[in-house]
Amino acid sequence: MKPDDEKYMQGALKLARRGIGSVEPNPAVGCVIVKGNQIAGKGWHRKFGAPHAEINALEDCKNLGLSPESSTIYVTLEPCSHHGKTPPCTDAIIESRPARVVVAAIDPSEHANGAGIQRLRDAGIEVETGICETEARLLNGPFLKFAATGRCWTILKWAQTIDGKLAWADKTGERRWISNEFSRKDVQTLRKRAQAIVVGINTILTDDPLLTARPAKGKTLTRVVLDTRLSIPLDCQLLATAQKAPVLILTSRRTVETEPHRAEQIRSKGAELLIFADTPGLSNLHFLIDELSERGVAQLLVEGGPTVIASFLRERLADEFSVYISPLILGGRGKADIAAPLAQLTESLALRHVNIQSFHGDVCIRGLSAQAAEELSIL
Ligand code: AOF
Ligand code: ZN
Repeated sequence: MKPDDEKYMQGALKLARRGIGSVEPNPAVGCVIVKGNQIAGKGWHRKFGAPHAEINALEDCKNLGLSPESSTIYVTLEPCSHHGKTPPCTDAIIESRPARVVVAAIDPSEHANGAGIQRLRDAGIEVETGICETEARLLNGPFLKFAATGRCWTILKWAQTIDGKLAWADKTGERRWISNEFSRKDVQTLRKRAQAIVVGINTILTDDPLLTARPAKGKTLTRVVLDTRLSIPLDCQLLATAQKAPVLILTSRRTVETEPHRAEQIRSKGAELLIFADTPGLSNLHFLIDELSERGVAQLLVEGGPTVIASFLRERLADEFSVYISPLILGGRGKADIAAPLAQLTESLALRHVNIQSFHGDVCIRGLSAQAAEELSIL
């Protein structure tokens, strides 16, 4: 490692973060080109399907009238050597003749996994790996998990009051929120990262949400409802928009067999039924995760309510948490208590890599489950 390696890699990580919410399910990647202690080019992967970080940094270098020859290229993820939606970054790097390439994390994808590093070394370029690796792995936890295991990353999100209530009990006609508008805006970033979002049927019955996000162009967010008995109202907002954004309803085989007409009515609205046939040793949530992963969902956002959140925790299916706490005590005017279903968990859980943010009075506690941190080797 050379003296300024960490400093420049931190800069590349900062650039990479700009892509969060636009690049998924691709990784967020940043790149800094340094020549004689001067930054000669910067780039990041801006959106899914667009040029990779290294290509943008090389382009920046060219636009500044500088040459990348004999430079050091800092990149937060192993450069690709495959033909994907874009040509291999390794070819562009080799052509630009840097003296050294510094990489933060290896890309565990089948098409990479060290092949990109090898390609650069074979071309006579000095390559160093593992600089700021923890930050780089933390930044792309979902991508790294999906690439290494083929299983999607789950984000548990909820908003609660100080006394652990997820909703107001009284119906005033107008919708009353728990978290403020700034927190709710922040949730859109989580939705943009995800390829699917899941709620329980109670959330549909009480809130009638749309669950849409404004994800990057060309991406769709599949809206999943856990609805064993097919109680979803035919006139709810979700079904009304099923033709525009996919709706997937996880239900049981028994319900579909006993109520085929109901199943047909829901299907005719444009929703897809995902039928879980009680399989010994397989929970319906593991079945859902398997199915979504197979369909290319790399990040699943779990938006509750309390029973659904507790179920994901009980099944050890929580990778990441975003818990918004609003400075409110609702007492008897609150409902949907998160503490009650969580009391059934037999194990305690301490979040790792905790980050706390405040949104005009609301506080958001974020972190990873120990299991996720361990899988990423950043426990
Ligand atoms: C890089 N730099 O900035 C990114 C990389 O379909 P494509 O062509 O966009 O390729 C996507 C794959 O490339 C993705 O799965 C991951 O392995 C790698 N992402 N690689 O060299 C980048 N975003
Ligand atoms: Zn690439």
